[in-house]
Amino acid sequence: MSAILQEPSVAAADILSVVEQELQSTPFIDVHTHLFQPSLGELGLWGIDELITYHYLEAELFRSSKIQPAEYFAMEKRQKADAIWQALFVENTPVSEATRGVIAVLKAFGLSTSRSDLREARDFFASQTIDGHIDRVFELGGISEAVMTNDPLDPAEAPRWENGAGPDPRFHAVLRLDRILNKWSDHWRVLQSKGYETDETASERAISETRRFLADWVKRMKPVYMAVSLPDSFQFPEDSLRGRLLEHAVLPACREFDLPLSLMIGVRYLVNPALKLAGDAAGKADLRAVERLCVDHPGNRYLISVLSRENQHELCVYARKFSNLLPFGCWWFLNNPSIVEEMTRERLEMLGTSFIPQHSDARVLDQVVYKWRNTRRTMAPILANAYKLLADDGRAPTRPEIRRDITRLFRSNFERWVNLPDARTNRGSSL
Ligand code: FIX
Ligand code: ZN
Repeated sequence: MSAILQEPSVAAADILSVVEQELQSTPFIDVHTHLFQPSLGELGLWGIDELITYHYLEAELFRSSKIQPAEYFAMEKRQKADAIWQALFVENTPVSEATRGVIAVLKAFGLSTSRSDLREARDFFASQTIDGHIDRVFELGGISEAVMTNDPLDPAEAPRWENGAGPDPRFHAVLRLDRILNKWSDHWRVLQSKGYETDETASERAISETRRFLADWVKRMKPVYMAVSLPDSFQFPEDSLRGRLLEHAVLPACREFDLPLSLMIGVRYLVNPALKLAGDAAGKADLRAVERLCVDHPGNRYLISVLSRENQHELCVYARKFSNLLPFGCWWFLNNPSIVEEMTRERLEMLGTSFIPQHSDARVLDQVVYKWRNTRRTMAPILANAYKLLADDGRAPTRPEIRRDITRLFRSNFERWVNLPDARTNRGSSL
């Protein structure tokens, strides 16, 4: 009998505390963030002013103050942060998920949470150095690695990679393809200016040149996966620039380099452009596109997150049909405890531990602290409940089983999917 099953089973009364301990002691891999390793310079955001001017809080500002977007976006960063702090933390009680997050970060660094200004916090962050601060934040957040979002066509980021940005074991790169797949008309000339024979119509020649571009960037960036966010209107297959580039350039390149493709589906881009980054919304997508991708391209592996609450059950059903589909995260507007609970319970019931429950989507380094604290706090009773049901049904879990499951959910499902070194030997076995 496997050693793990010979261990003493955990008493029902202790299940929650054992789950909490194992969640706390397992370093997670944060599979999707907008953080950057230090060698990519000031692209990486951190500190109190970045934390407060997070686009989630900007959206909330305009609901709780008379400031108009144009007036706000004309302000300096500090002024913006002061305006948000005043409106959401002084004149109102910070009970929303995003405002509570800021309070949790201040508390984690031993800073006051109820001052009327940001002076103390600014002094604290000014006294930190980025490398040490990254280590401290990762430790407080309980993560060992963060997966970045790297855009090879971003004019601020691309030159840093082209000039040889050094690797950092705390960060993994991802080749993000939104500009190529969603905005080809605006960006084919950029590829052309870099020596690739692309054209407006994405001809056969342009598509093979795009494959060459992707191959060059895979060698330069060594990404763990390729990724794209897609609108709620996404269709596949589709006779469009995106449809052709996806089918004939991106999917083959992923197969060539044995990289998964991450699809984040369901964005309604800039429904209110005046709010800039805070102007996007969510829409229900037709997930038959996912079905066709899995059926027509079984040699590809997919990491999929969908933005609409109404699409979650369908995604679970598709994951039961296609083992090359790995659902991940409670993305963006879904990253709220009430919805995380609903989604995670459904996924556990339908997929066991064969999914990735969460990612932080952190845009500011310090957000890692509260986003993962919240996740552990929300996950503990959900997992404990699943184990209590199992015990009621006749098999109480052992601590090593709980540890293995948590490791699988927050580390090894991802490691295996993206061939991270220490899972390489298991490659090919089912998840
Ligand atoms: O497309 C994405 O990766 C999204 O996560 C972002 O665009 C979005 O702005 C965000 O920050 C969500 O949390
Ligand atoms: Zn994101």
